[in-house]
Amino acid sequence: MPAQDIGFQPRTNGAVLAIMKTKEGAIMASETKTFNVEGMSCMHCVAAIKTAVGSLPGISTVEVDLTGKKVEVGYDSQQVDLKTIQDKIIDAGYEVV
Ligand SMILES: [Cu+2]
Repeated sequence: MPAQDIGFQPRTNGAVLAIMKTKEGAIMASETKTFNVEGMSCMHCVAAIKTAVGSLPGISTVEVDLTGKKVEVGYDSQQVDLKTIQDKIIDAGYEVV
């Protein structure tokens, strides 16, 4: 009898998928995406990005690497999409490359 496909597909887009339970008991699918961001120069920029992206629904974490010019965002793809996050970074005055 051949092995059966049980329905799990490997993710090929590099995103990390984790299932988390929030304190309200809701199940939340969290993925992370790293954006390459130009124009961040100081801690004010870091704070501006964190505040802007963090204001979106479905965002769990925002980590900014100032010297590496990277912003790593943990998000729930059922509540927010990558385009929305990217637009928010651009709206805050930075460039996503
Ligand atoms: Cu700055």
